[in-house]
Amino acid sequence: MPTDDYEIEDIKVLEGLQAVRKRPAMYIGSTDKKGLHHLVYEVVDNSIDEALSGYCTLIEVVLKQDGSVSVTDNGRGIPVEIHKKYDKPGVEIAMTMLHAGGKFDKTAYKVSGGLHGVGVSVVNALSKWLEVEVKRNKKKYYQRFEGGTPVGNLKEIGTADGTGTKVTFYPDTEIFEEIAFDYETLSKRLQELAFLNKGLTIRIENENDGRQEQFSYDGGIIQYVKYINKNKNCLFNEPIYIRGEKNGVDIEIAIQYTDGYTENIFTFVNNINTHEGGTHLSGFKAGITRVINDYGKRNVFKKDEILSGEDIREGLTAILSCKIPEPQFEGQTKTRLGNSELKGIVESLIYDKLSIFLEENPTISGVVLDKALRASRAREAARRARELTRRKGLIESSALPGKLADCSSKDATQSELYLVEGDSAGGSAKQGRDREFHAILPLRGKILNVEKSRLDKILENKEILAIISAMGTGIGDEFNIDKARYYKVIIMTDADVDGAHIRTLLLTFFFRYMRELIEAGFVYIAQPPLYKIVKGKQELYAYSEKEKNKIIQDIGKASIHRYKGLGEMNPPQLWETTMDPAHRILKRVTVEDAVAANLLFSILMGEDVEARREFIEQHAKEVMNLDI
Ligand code: 0RA
Repeated sequence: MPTDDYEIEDIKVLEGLQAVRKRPAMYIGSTDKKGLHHLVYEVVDNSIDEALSGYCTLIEVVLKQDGSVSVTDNGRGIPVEIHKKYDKPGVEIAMTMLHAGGKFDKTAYKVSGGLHGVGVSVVNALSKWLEVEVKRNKKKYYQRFEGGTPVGNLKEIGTADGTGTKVTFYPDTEIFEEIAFDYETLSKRLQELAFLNKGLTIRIENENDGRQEQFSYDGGIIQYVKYINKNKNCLFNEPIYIRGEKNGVDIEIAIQYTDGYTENIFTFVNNINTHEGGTHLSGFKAGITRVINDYGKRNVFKKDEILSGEDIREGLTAILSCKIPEPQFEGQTKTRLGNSELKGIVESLIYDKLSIFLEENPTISGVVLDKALRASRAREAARRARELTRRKGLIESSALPGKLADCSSKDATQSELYLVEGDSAGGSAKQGRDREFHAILPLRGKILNVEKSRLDKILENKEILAIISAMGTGIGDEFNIDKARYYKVIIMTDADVDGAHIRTLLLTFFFRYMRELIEAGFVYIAQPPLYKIVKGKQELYAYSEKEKNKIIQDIGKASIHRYKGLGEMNPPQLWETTMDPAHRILKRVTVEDAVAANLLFSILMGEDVEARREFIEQHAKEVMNLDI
């Protein structure tokens, strides 16, 4: 029988989880698709912690037919023993008490205190039901919860070989807007986790369509860099690998150069992508700049020659992964590392180790120095080109492009810029728009592929120049979001392969030269309808196959028109279906998964023509609906 104290404790616990249900966003960020997927990451994080402690080698995620998800690992199993203070088995404590994990589990690099890392009890609180199975002490245990509350005690249900934990949960439909998991989203994150934790095997399976994958990388981030550079021309074969440990901070770096012009540095802290950078990234940049300049001075430079950080990072692909006992995350999305000691630790690590590597590998050093020197010269030429365009007034906001039909509002927060494919659709958009808030910029020619060109070439492209001057923000290092003339930039292209191509080119440009615009959530993709369905006087629009089928089911026989281009709609139709804020559908572009976006960009835009053809054939549908 429970004692009085125990009941009081019980009520407190219930209150704890009630708080999570009341304000889910405080614990998992949001209750949209992103928050939903976060539930899976939360459970997986616990298994990863077990792997980081050296006890778990396999994690398996299964999307079940009934809509639930299971996460299984072969770790030690959540303790089933009765915890003296709470008089309950560890499993029940872990599932019902907020932040219980940390209290009896002190692993070196817990992600708790990180981005979310709130513990599996939060997942329980936000699930309609959750079942946990533990294999421990040669026995198998089971407990079920509903809405976070145990229905029955932890039970022994049989014998077991080995150890491990399996958590199966069904998200609560009263909490989440939708509860359908996206295989692709989960798979990408799990692959990333497998790259970041070498030797760990992660499997994913979708019982609904039989898809399954297994990720396992003995080379860890070395393989990650190779994967990112898969379709690029690399300047040397094996990525340079650096590892070091200091004051409980574990740092791994993998580096490879390509013949491209962009830099791709991805940084992680305790497996969390630090999109906003921070002290570790500053240390990395300072270290690599210093070590390459010092090597250059000793070996190749003429007197007084010096390379800028940008020159040195042209064509660089790098992964920097840090495991830190007490990370401090800052910034708008809590993805900037604040720990001040990291700058020095990373800087001296890369300086010392890369210095030795460069001395021992003169051929590679020569190639890298040569690349940086070329970059330096090209940048000088680009600076002159920019100066020239500026003198001509081409990229000043005072000289707006002739093709731009600007809006009358001067309030940027309310203003929207539509980038429209083709002059004819551009014309319709100009007639159909709301003049007060909608600016229209028709794009005629092909947009330059910025992935293949340096800045001086890019600034010769009329379409791109028009976008830059319309936006008013400048680009690259000079980008200033405070000068944005519109808080929404909406890409409006045809729903065909050409449209997808133009959209990708534009996104590549924004990704490379105005990334902050994407990060601020200013970039959108318009969703024109795919079908017009006419029955008698009734005209309906469908934006997906599914919607079309539903409409046909509801209204019966009707004539169906498939839209091929924006040009098929007259101005009022274009307004009604695609531009009217009351009805339109806009997809916001995110750089959430910059690695995946970059990979897609390089496959679609890079050197390897064969890879591009294959990719487009395999993913024609996704490319059409590209939402990176
Ligand atoms: C607390 C202590 C121990 C393991 C775990 C928690 C643990 C939690 C999860 C969650 C998912 N998988 C997990 N695997 C392990 C260590 C207990 C011991 O000393 O044996």
